[in-house]
Amino acid sequence: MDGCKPSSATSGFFQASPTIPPQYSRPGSSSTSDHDTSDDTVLSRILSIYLPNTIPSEISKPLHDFSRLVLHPSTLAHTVDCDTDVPTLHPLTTFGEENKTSPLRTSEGWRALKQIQTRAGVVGYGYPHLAIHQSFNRRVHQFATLHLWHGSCAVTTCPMAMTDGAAVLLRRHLNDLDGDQPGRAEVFVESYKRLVSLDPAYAWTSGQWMTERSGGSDVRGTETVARRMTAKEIESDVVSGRDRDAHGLPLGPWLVDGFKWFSSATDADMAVLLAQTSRGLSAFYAPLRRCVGGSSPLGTEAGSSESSRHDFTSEMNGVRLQRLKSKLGTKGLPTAELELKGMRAFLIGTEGQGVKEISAVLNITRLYTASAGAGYLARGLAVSRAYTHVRRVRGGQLLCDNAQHLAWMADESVKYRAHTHLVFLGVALLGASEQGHEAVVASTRAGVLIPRNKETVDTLLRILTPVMKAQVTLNSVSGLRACMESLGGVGYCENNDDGGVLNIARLFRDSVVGTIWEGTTSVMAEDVVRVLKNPKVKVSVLDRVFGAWMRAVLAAVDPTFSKECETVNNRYDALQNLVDKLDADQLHRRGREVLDHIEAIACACLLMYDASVDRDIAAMAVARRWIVTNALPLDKVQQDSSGDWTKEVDLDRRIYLGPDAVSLMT
Ligand code: UCC
Ligand code: FAD
Repeated sequence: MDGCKPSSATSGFFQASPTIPPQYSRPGSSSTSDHDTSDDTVLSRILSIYLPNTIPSEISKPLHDFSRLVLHPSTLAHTVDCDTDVPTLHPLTTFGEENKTSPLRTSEGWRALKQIQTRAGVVGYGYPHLAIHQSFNRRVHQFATLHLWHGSCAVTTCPMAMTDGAAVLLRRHLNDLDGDQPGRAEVFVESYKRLVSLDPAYAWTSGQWMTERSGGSDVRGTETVARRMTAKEIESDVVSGRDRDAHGLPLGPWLVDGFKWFSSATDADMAVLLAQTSRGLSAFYAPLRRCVGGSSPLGTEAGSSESSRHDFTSEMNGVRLQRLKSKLGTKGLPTAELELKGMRAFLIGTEGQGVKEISAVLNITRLYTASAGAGYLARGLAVSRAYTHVRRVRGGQLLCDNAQHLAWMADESVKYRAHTHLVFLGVALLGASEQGHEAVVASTRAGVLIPRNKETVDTLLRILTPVMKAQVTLNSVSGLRACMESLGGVGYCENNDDGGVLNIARLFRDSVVGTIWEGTTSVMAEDVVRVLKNPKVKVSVLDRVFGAWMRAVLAAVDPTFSKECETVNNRYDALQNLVDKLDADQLHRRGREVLDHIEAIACACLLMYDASVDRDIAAMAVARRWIVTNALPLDKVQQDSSGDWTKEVDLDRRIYLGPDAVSLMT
């Protein structure tokens, strides 16, 4: 080692930092490279399918600007703040009384990111704000914005997902009259307007409270109870000046008592929740805060959700925050346990139909969860790609020239591209359902991907939502793990010192919950089975909707994919065989296989369709690789079970739980 200088803390080799390019660049902009319009090829390819051939500048410009804002140091400082200055509870006043006015503190970063995303239209662009939103698929515009945001948002999108879901639910009830709930019509109309607003000073967010100690997957054991108030109780609130919410809107005539085990949007303005009534599980609307006697309500100017939290002229609407959850990730998100005592609420829809009502929220939040899975991975891959241009291995070779590294991460990129396509198909179907087929496919290449008939669009989306929620989130976790490994030891570290953009560990921690909340993978599998084996529907939904969609897409792909189409058809036969042959209970046991099949087939169709547009070499290869790796019929699927499914269940039990495990199934 003669002549070799020892390194020190300040001398020797220092790794150059990778630069993360913006994910999207407006075609023709000065920062557009020759070969591509963005760092994330798949996003621009997807937009070129679902939006008009020349993407309108009202869409491309905001996306271009936003993809830079999400990487700006000032934004990333908020992201790091969310993750490190975690929420705190302040349950008591100085003199030991219950703190009913401001029991929760969130970080400055958390509040700032919430404002940024409201302005950026993360929820609002899903609703007709701009003139162009009438003629193009606004959900595609909205979710493209969201896709860019996930990597920096520190999960502030969680309340946004529930806000969007609540808006969809309230929109269904905008024409409901007051009936026996004075003030309901006014409250639903005003809340809806605030939920979809682009103005942080006016906009609201919503929570969604379903999970209780008795169960989150199965909510039939809900112990929260709602009852109608007596005339005396209503009068007493009027007399004490506590009959309005924090914004001066009427409070509902129902009183809710109970305990919610998980509430993520604890700093929200309102919540949609489940509670038992004498007619069964029902859905309710409740504001989080109400006026205290004699105070003037918050006007619209002062009425932002952020200012209201610190406002001492209002108090919690019968909600006590018992404890904040200690979590692996989603650190900035104030997930709490809530005790509800005398919370005033409006009934939404019909008593006893709570699950059906709240499903409107669930289906939106599941789409957001899938979108987050793809969005986190997009950032992880961006960091991984950037690192290959600066890190040298094998005595000086850059990682971007290392064949093994390229092969490995190309596989991860194939899965990312497949899943981003799957998410955007769901998004496009949502837009088609809301705006109509013609409005969203006119002058686009999306035609064959979006069925003409609304009922078919809705059923296809109904089938695909749980599939994408389950599969995209699972892959996001494994993909982000790979991204961390692709940076070596640095990848495992919480890299916040240089702005936080390189912190894949945070994305990994945040991604894991995507497989659990809004229904676990098994619950998603059960949900698909619920649709495919619906006893009320006689004709096979699988073949009439999903099979028909697949055949239409396969008929439109490039002829050089003929072998791949055959593979996909075979895979579909395996799926159909499973669905037709097994009863609902048997299919429930093999529900994850159903998820795998539908994911494999849908992604294969989308990737081939995408590649066929311009026969781009990489896109063609992505489609072929996906099909070879994911769409071949699996051995497990080809092996028929012995036919005696109780024997199979018994074997499962022995393998997982041991030979002495006794079934308690009756
Ligand atoms: O986790 C939560 C929030 C976390 C934060 C989320 C942020 C996301 C942001 C991402 C970005 C970062 S909130 C809690 C979420 N909880 C769940 O997802 C619950 C999971 N469990 C289920 O989904 C179950 O399948 C249940 C609760 C829906 C099952 O309830 P039931 O009552 O046992 O189910 P039934 O009897 O089968 O269904 C009752 C009715 C049926 O309609 P009819 O009566 O006409 O046959 C079903 O078809 O509800 C209908 N239904 C649905 N309809 C059930 N599920 C759906 C659905 N998904 N869509 C439409
Ligand atoms: P369980 O339902 O007890 O599930 C335990 C196991 O049983 C799981 O593996 C599950 O897959 C399996 N299982 C359950 N049912 C079936 C079935 N039918 N078939 C096969 N397997 C099954 N909830 C809210 O309401 N609002 C919120 O804001 C909210 N925020 C959250 C934030 C975080 C960070 C987390 C972690 C959770 C949050 N939740 C929220 C709760 C979440 O929705 C539930 O944890 C989830 O739905 C699972 O319910 P559980 O925890 O009761 O698990």
